[in-house]
Formats: sequence, structure tokens, C-alpha cells
Amino acid sequence: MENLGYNEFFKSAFETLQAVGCSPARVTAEHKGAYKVKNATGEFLAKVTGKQMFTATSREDYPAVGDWVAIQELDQENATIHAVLPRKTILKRKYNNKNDSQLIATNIDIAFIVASVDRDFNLNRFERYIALAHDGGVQSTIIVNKIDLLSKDELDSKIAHLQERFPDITVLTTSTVRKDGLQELAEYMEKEKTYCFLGSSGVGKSSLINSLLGENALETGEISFQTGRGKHVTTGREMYFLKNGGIVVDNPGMREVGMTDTNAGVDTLFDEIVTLAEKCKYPDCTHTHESGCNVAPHIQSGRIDEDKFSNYVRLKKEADFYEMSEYEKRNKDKKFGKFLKKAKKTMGECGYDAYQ
Ligand SMILES: Nc1nc2c(ncn2[C@@H]2O[C@H](COP(=O)(O)OP(=O)(O)OP(=O)(O)O)[C@@H](O)[C@H]2O)c(=O)[nH]1
Ligand SMILES: [Mg+2]
Ligand SMILES: [Zn+2]
Repeated sequence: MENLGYNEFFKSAFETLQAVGCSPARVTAEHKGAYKVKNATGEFLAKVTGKQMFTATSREDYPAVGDWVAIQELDQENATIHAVLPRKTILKRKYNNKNDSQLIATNIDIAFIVASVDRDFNLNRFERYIALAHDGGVQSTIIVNKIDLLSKDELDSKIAHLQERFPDITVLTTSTVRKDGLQELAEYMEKEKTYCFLGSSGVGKSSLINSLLGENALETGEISFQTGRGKHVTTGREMYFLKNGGIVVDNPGMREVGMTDTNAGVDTLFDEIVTLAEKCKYPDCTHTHESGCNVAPHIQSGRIDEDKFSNYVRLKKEADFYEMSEYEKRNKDKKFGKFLKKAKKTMGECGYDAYQ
């Protein structure tokens, strides 16, 4: 259990619960109300009980990846979650326009804020991630990845800026391509501690975890040629256990922290482009190669700034992703899809109802 991050804090919390017939387990993945949980015996597909759902008053009352929960094992593969143990730390993002928040992960010791040296390097963005982590009691460490793409001088100057702005934060530099800094990263991580990888899509979060695991367990993705940005390859949150005893949580690339959440927001921000796009021949025009496009000529002529345009495409894509139905997202996540399929087969279409 220690290998899963269990310690005195959770042990005494569990004892206080006096949950008869239950045992502690850690949530290692979550998808649409179904959870993967792990304990010393094995891995289970778990759902919260009706009672737990009934008493939940907000999304934060539901389990998240990283949580310790009290489970009842139903058989070798299925379990029910009866309670969420008090959280030591919490990573969550608040939305601009709603009072709602989204749990990213809980019981995280260190947030690895990952950026790539090429396009993603923005001190304000680092600051927002650090603030997000700090709010939930989580310490931050910065990982500057893809250092193979810069000369040493360029890199040194970037790191100097970072250290000047965030003097108290450790900065690690890595390249999964050249294998720079990976050893240092592995050594930096302590056994039985939990680390959460945060950062924009395409910065190399999953690639770094693959390097730490020493195998290609996680799907990684190409960078969009058009925008130079990632394509949201990782769609779910999942916990992985490293040989050095460290525990890591991979995350989907977040829209820029503090950025607009919806398509409507993105559209207002880029009013000019949207107005021009209304006159494109095809309603789903991507303004790249289509005939009858009313936007592309303005980019060529320079009336619309090219950077502004790529920013628009990127934000639009991210907003589209977040507006995607749960069904579409699930289909995107092949690995978890397979897991759910198997679970469905063993539990029948009505799933948990049969057990309650
Ligand atoms: N040049 C270079 N490319 C890298 C490095 N690390 C990762 N990449 C590439 O960057 C792309 C994106 O990597 P991922 O690991 O999928 O990025 P991610 O942060 O997990 O992205 P999302 O899952 O979409 O949030 C892939 O094509 C990787 O091969 C690096 O150190 N140097
Ligand atoms: Mg990823
Ligand atoms: Zn167009």
C-alpha cells in the first residue's frame, strides 16, 4: 500500500471512518462516473454507491484521480466506493464564468509544470499554473522540455528569465529525444510521492512519463503542422507507478489556465476572423486550403496577423474539445475505451444496478 502512496495521514483518516466491510484503495483513473481503483490485492472497476451520490452536494464530493477511497470488493474485478477520504492536497481549476470547478487530481505532492522551449514558453502561464497548484497546497516544479530544439545560449537565457521570475521554484530541463535530464528527473522524484504533470497539449507530458516508465505505455502525439500545437492526444487522467517508486498522474493538455472556456468566448476574442469566416464558401472551412475561403486571402495580405490566426485555430480546437460530448471523448480515448468495454461485458449493460 505504501507503494500506492498510503501513509499515516490516510491510515488514520480511514480508521476514523469506521467503514465496516470496507478497505482503502486509491483511484488511479476516472471516466464518466466509473473509476479504476487499486489496492494491495489488485485493480477494480468501481462506482460510487447510491448513498454517496445522494449526499454529494458538488463535484468535489465525488472521487478524483489520486483520492483514497473506502471500497467494498464485490468480486475480483468490481467494487463499490462508499466514501472519499479527506484530501491532503487538491489540484483544481476554476472556470471564469461559472462558480463551478473541475478537480484535476488530489493528494499530489508535487505538480510538474511542463512547458516546451519552442512555442509554449510563457512566464505568465507558468505563473497561473503555479498559483493553481499553490491554491490547493501543492508545491510546483517546472520542467522545461524539448531542449534539443534550442542552442545552449538560447536555453540559458530562458532559464535565467525563469529563475529570476520564480526564484523559489526548482527548474529541470529535459529532452525525451536526446534523453537529456531524464536521469536527473528520475532522481529528483521520491518514492511513494505523487507527481502530477500539467501543461499545454503537445509539450511532452506523456512522452516524459513514457521515458520514466522505460516503455511506451502512453499514447503520444504529433504536433499539428498548421498551428505548431498539440492535438490533445491524452484525453483522460491516469496514474502510473514508476520503478523508482514514484507515482505519476498524466493529464490532458489544459486550455490555457484562465483562458476562455467556450467557443463563444473564443469567437468574441477573434471577432474579426469570425466575421470574415461567415463569408467562406464552406461552413466548416479551416481557412487553409479550401476554395472560396474568405479568411486565407487576408492572412496572405497581412491584414490578419498570422500569429493571431494560429492562436485562434488553437483556442478554437481546444474549445471544441471541451465541448465534445462525453461519448466522443470516450471514443477518443482508446485505452480507456477498451477497459470500459471489458467492464461492460463482465457487468452487463445495466452495470452497477445489478449490484446495488
Ligand atoms: N523535439 C522534441 N519533441 C518532443 C520531446 N518530447 C516530446 N516530443 C514530441 O512532442 C509531441 C507531443 O508529445 P506528447 O507527449 O504527446 O505531449 P503531451 O503533453 O502529452 O500532449 P497532450 O496529451 O495532447 O496533452 C510528440 O510528437 C513527441 O514526440 C522532446 O524532448 N523534444
Ligand atoms: Mg499526453
Ligand atoms: Zn475559410
